[in-house]
Amino acid sequence: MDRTNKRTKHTKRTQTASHWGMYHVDTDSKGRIVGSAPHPFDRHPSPIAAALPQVATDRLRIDQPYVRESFLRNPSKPSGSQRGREAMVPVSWEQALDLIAQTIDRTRSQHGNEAIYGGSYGWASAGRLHHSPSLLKRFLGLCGGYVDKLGNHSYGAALHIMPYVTGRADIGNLMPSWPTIVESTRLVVMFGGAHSKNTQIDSGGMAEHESLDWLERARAAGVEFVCVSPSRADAPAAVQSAWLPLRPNTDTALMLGLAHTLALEDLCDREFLERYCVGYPVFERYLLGLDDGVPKDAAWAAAISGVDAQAIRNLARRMAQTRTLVLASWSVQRADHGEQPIWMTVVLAAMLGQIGLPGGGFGIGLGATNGIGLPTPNEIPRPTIALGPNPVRSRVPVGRVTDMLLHPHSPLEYNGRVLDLPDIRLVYSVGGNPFHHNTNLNRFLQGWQRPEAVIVHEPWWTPPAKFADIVLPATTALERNDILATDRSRHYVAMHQAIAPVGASRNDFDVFADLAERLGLGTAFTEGRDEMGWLRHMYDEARAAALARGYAPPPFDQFWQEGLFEFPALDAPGALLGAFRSDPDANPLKTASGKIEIFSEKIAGYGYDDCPGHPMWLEPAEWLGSRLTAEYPLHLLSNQPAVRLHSQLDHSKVSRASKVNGREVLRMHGADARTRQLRDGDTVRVFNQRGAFLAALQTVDDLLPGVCQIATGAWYDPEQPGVAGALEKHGNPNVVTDDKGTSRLSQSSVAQTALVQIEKYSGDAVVTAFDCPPGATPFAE
Ligand SMILES: Nc1nc2c(c(=O)[nH]1)N[C@H]1C(S)=C(S)[C@@H](COP(=O)(O)OP(=O)(O)OC[C@H]3O[C@@H](n4cnc5c(=O)[nH]c(N)nc54)[C@H](O)[C@@H]3O)O[C@H]1N2
Ligand SMILES: Nc1nc2c(c(=O)[nH]1)N[C@H]1C(S)=C(S)[C@@H](COP(=O)(O)OP(=O)(O)OC[C@H]3O[C@@H](n4cnc5c(=O)[nH]c(N)nc54)[C@H](O)[C@@H]3O)O[C@H]1N2
Ligand SMILES: [Mo]
Repeated sequence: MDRTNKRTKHTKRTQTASHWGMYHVDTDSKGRIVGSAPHPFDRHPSPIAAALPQVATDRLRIDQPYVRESFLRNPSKPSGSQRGREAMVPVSWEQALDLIAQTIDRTRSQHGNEAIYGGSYGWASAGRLHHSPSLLKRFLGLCGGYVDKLGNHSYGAALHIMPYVTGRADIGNLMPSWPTIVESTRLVVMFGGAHSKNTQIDSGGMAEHESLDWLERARAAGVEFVCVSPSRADAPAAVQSAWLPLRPNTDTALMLGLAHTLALEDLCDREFLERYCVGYPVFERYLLGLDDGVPKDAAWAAAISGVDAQAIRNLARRMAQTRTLVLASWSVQRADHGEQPIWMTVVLAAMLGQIGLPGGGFGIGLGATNGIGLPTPNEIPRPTIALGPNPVRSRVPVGRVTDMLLHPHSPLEYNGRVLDLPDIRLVYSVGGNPFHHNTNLNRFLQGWQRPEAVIVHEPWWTPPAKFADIVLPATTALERNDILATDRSRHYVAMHQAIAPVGASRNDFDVFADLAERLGLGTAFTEGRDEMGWLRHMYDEARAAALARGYAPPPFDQFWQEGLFEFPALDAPGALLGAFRSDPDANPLKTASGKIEIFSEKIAGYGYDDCPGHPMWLEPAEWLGSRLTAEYPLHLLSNQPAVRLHSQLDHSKVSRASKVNGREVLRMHGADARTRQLRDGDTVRVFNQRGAFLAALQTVDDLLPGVCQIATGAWYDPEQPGVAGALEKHGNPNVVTDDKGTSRLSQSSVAQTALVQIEKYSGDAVVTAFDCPPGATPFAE
């Protein structure tokens, strides 16, 4: 963190907050940022907190509205193939807003509101009022509606399978709470690990990083951890953990091997399976190989996963001996057939018979963010600005956006239904980076070139800003007042405006308010309230609900001045599914049978071979056991970055310090590097049938040989912008990842399913990710 020495009596200190925590910003008498520091009560502050103040006024801030050259010349003539290639032309706010209002109006009158895509996926910034994707939806809803997204990139497969299996879609709550784990769990088996870097953040933010303390308490209590992952670094740093390296995307096979041992050695709780579950007998036929002649035993699982068969048997026995928590990370399901490892996690826990007992059973996503597992009451109301109704019914799974753009009017099988993909003419994107979150970017680029107009709001010249037709400069959270409050945090935090809007940038809220007026909606968007009016209103509503539930948040003015209100933690959190266990008839699950579904008749009824009626090992499209390894022998994993949030603030010093020669670092086992005659610091070309990118090589010994790893988030930087297949120069793995769906059930992202080959690069491509596009003036204060 920049702890500045420049603080004088003229320095003003302002409290703000972010997805990565609470911090202060110091400004001088001219309102310029002179330093920042994390909030003193946060004992594990994230280094990411320094990043935004570093770039709040840097040269990449968009200094005013811009329009792409040929779009400006003729907004109604398709010229999408020029996106990202042509110069951007500076225009006034008036001109830009008029052009946007005309574009929306033309699109809806010529093609209907079904031609507007407002699903705009993205983490944007913390704060309940200025959450730009929500504001976009509120605005487009008033305009007559928009095509929305379905699901998310984070845990889309879990989100879809869990309602069938456990009757629950609240994935973030499917976790025993930390105090119970510390007290009652003896063994934690983590499929996909729980890398501590990920607890730096939470969606919407937090006041305090608490997760690491809980890990330390678990270690002090002697809880045993086993990390099942291709990377040893996925074990949380605060605990000693055994490491079982496995081939990527083979967790289901390994879990089946464990389950087989439990069944064979009579270590499974048949009473539990009988009383609380349906479908075990059908599943067991598959497990034992009664119909296909293939027992899914430890030796079978070992051949697929690469984990030693004896280690599998030993682990199964150990799990049956003690209070065991079976955990799956979100990453294991961001892969082909990602529904299966999640379903199998529940089945394995059901066979152990500890679901609903304190510290036993299963959990999803521990360590994926700070808040998961914290003893936070989930009834805390959140200050909210309503999204409002969306008259358009059409929705598209978030991982299928490219299919939507490329193949309008084609059918898409999804979760027991068939969707008709809409014909999108206008994409409105705020608060997300489609050149980060989408996989198979070369194909996505072709989709992005199809619509007649693309409108983006961004604070900086990020890839979506460079590839837009109309770009509006947005403020950052430092330039606004807001309130932080999230599902899994016990705090309300005041986010006070630290600096004036930078350059000509404006709040997304004010932009939509102006557009709404231009489109004849009067004050429907603002309801006559300004920023502080809304914060007070949202807070008052939440406070009234909180008071009714017995909490005592102070009146708004007091809260705004004090800056923080803390709700009490749960002192006796119950076991996950504890009520169901104690009386399954009185507290049935919201599944078809009211019980845990090891076999789902509903799913079986869909007839999907990629997601049958009970969990199964289904070969991923690409993995280390597939024939494709002859050409592309390495499995590429692309995990969340330690030094930023996705692609956010990649241009800050915090993020850039992690790069080598300006490129993202790719980790590779020393043995794989030697066979390719590669050395640390080499620039390498990573490629497959979908594309190629450059990265800086780092050799390691904590990865399974055959596996490589690169963090996501390097700003997309193609050698020829706008040309599909162009070499990406900066280290964005999504030019090689696949954009098929996990299955027809959830159609979710398979970012962790990608085989590649890697070779030394000796060309002279220069990284230009942090340059302004042609025509744009770098920002200067
Ligand atoms: N290969 C691979 N790809 C992945 C993943 C993976 O594991 N592997 N993970 C996926 C997952 S889980 C996720 S959640 C997605 C994340 O994908 P995104 O959420 O799209 O990524 P961010 O980088 O957070 O994008 C946020 C953008 O909003 C902008 N922004 C911030 N604040 C504001 C604001 O106030 N107003 C406006 N207008 N803009 C703002 C930022 O500058 C940034 O460009 O990525 C997915 N992509
Ligand atoms: N600092 C920071 N924290 C973040 C984020 C960020 O951008 N920055 N993003 C947040 C978001 S949006 C999300 S969704 C969560 C994601 O949380 P996760 O999905 O859990 O996080 P990842 O870092 O993508 O993956 C964790 C590890 O899973 C392992 N892995 C990959 N594939 C497999 C597999 O097939 N089997 C097994 N056993 N292991 C595998 C990889 O080695 C990887 O390091 O993180 C959140 N936390
Ligand atoms: Mo995510």
